[in-house]
Amino acid sequence: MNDPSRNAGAATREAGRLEVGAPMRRRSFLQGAAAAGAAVSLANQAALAEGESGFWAKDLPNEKLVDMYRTIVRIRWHERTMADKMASDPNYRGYNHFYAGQEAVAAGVCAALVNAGGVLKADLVYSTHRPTGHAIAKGVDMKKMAAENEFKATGLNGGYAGEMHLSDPDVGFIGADGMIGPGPVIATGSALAIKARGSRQVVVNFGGDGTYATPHFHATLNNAALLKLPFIYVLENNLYHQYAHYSYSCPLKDIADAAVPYGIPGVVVDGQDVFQVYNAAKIAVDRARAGQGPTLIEAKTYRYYNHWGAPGVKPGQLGAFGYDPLAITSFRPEREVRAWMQRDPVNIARDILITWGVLDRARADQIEAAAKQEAVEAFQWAAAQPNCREDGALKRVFTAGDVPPRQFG
Ligand SMILES: Cc1ncc(C[n+]2csc(CCOP(=O)(O)OP(=O)(O)O)c2C)c(N)n1
Repeated sequence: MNDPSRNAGAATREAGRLEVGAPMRRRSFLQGAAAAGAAVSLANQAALAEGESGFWAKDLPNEKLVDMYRTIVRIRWHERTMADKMASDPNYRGYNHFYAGQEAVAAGVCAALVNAGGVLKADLVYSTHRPTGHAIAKGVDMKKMAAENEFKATGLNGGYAGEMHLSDPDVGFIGADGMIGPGPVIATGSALAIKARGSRQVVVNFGGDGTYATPHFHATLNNAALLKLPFIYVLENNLYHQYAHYSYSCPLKDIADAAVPYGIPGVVVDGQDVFQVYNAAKIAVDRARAGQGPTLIEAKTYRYYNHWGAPGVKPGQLGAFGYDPLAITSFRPEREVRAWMQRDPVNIARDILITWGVLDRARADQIEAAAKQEAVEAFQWAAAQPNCREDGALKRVFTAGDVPPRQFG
């Protein structure tokens, strides 16, 4: 995975679609981080090759770097708390897909976005059936989201959305989507609207490796490229869609290579290293804002829990393990799970920041303790909230005959 020759820049070079110029310049801090054992590789060579100088995380103010770490641990403890609840609390009403293991992708991408100002100013994020990490990184309120996941009246969307339709337009989190495929088509529609309006927003679509085999994935890249939309497809390759390895549905080793026929940059990034993800996202965002069109970023990552919820979870233990006869926890080798957990995004971010002198261990521990407390309190608050009412549900959906010909204006 860490062999840069396998990245999309190399593939792009082979295909001869985009001319690759000077090799990527790395700064000494990256060497320092490498010496500290952090993974440093797989940067966005295709985009850099197009003449951009790049924007490196190390140049950010300390507080912004610490914020990325904070986002990672806030997501981690949200997911752990939710997993424990799902596995052990019979009164828990949520049905969740956990993001633990993938935190650095959401944290790094959203750190490169504008996350406030509502739908007309914030950058927009379209999420998946695994939305909670994206939502937290985008700035969604954790308590309200926890309540929404339990279908509570005071939840983010009045309790009528649940995990799979969470949305918070105020922070540009346009929403989760339980359908694998159509989400990015809707996202490119937003990008076209932004372009037509002439605003400087950018649209990010998160999708899994499972989206590669859908026609929507290819239509999206084709149209985004043709129309030069301010659009970024962040494909989180966690190796599995549901219970099948991605090689069952994708002939490519690096899905970023799918950018080549559409003539756009395709970038492979180490999804366990938040600063590499940030660097790649920042370059893609700058391109998009400058009217240079879309980018496909493939983040190599891994999820620690099962495809969904509780199978294989033991409260207090990070990750899902164990064999069961239905094969729903044993679709992947345990040693693979444990190997990926050795490259944990929390540890990688913390070690890099300590190496850079931005954090010390005591402050890192404090930030993590605060994140844990926040998550516990969010779920406690959510549990005490009233359930949503059945009689209000239809007010929030379109029913036949009720849709006016024009929704706006
Ligand atoms: C159109 C459609 N077909 C099938 C499903 C069932 N389904 C839910 S998640 C999933 C796999 C998603 O895999 P991937 O995109 O790699 O995301 P991951 O779960 O790994 O995060 C499938 C097939 C669905 N939600 N929508």
